Amino acid sequence: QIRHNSGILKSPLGPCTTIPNENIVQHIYKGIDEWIEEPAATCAVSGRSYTYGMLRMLINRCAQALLSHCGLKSGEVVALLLPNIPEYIIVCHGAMEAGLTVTFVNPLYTPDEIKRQFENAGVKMIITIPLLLEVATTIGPTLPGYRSTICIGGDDDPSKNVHGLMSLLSAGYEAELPEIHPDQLALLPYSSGTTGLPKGVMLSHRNLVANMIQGDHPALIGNITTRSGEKHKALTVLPFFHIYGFNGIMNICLRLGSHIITIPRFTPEDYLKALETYKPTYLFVVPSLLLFLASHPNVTKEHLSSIEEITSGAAPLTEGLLQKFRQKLDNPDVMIRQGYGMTETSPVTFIMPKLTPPSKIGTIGILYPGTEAKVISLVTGESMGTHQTGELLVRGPQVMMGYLKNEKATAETIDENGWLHTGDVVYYDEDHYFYIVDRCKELIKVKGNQVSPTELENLILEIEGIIDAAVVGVPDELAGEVPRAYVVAKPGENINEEDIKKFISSKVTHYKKLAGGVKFIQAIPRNPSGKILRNELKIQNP
Ligand code: AYL
Repeated sequence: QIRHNSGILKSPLGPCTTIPNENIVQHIYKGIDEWIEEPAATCAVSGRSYTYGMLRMLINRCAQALLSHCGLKSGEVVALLLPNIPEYIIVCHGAMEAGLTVTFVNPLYTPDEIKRQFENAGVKMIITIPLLLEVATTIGPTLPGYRSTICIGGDDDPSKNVHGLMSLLSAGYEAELPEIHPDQLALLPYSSGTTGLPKGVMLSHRNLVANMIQGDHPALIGNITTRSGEKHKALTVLPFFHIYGFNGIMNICLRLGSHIITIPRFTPEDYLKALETYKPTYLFVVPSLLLFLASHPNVTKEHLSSIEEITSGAAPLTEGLLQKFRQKLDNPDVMIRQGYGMTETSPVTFIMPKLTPPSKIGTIGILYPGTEAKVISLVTGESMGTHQTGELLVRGPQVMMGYLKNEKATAETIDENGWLHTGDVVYYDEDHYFYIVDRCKELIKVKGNQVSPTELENLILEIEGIIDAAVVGVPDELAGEVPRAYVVAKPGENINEEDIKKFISSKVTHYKKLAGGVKFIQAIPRNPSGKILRNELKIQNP
């Protein structure tokens, strides 16, 4: 029995091994000598490919060029406006090796969304591709202290202060690389957390390294080679501009010497072709991608024949979907594991161990090594026992340093004892396997992507004649959830659903659209302090 009176649950896997005082780039490429000649990353669409040796050399050159030729200073922020391409690794690890902080963004964001994040983050350089160069060179110069733009696959353009990446890397610029303290800010992803607008999540080198080390436990991975005796080949379409793709896939795979196959933008054709051509052993998915594999008529058992392991995270994986996929896969040896995490926790805090009993249906698994949890009552805040639901609190070396320039949100999220309040409702069983039941935060998850209701509400309120608005997630078979708006219009105003949907679509990226519709109501239910009662909206309008 592992019950504790304090209600604090420790990982059944024990503490994690000592976190080395290394920056993330040192850490990831520590074992590189063993696989220096092997492929590290290949673009499945263009075939462009880099070995570990090439990649490491280019990262180092990039770091030096950023400091010398581009004049950036350790601690400044560089933004990646990029799809998944192998060069992502060069510029992102190059920037980190130079002691810079990286923020990333969905390249399909609208200019408004990009600008808001880059202003908040204090971006001094944007790294992008020719397709998005105009967006970058329009936004960049509006940012205070902006230096220059780098274009991957493009040429120098002094008139616009643009460096082509290849000319930058081939010029042989030299600079002394700085010492990086493990607590230095490495990554600044954006998350809306439990409430409000997206905020900069401050992750240190130590946070990111810790989360990789925590995954090393033999109960979780054990051997880095596959059953077929080679190292893993991982096909990833999940974005590197989200913490799952970034630390949970890209960094972890490189650290283990795996071969990463990238696809810049998901299309069924490119994805299936990549499965056929590269025969990956490892897939990383969100439930909606697994649903595609399970139900698309063009996906056959043969497409999945090389796969040995699958990890799913970022949204609930239902038993029905798992069974449907298992049927198509028709290979009981394939390990399918669910993990759970958040941007704020670098990201992983729970994962199913290799030997998860089949009876643990729907579980997110057990606590990662060195991670603690508490489940507290939504009503009284008291610690809950087994099979009692409450809000999940987590604590560990992977928990963020805080939200950028936002002490209020930080204090509301991480309490004085270091517990991060996740906003997820869970329970645990007698073996300390955890189960997600619900969310008590506002966040909407569309295909695993975060959507902040506040962001959409603020936009709707810009529309002439709308006096109040509330956005909630409604269930959707394909996407998991989609945003729906409840609006109050000024009496006599002639606004219809289509006008509102169109306006929102022009302002935000595709997955934030009001796919759940717009409902006109008399008043938005609020509590006495003005907070929207979202659950009431959901219950009253099933
Ligand atoms: P963010 N089941 C249900 N909900 C989940 C799960 C899951 N397995 N995983 C994440 N969520 C929800 O910041 C939950 O509400 O990071 C959580 O608070 O975009 C929120 O998503 C956090 O969303 C990995 C690697 C999971 C990455 C991740 C997810 C990172 C998502 C497992 O191995």
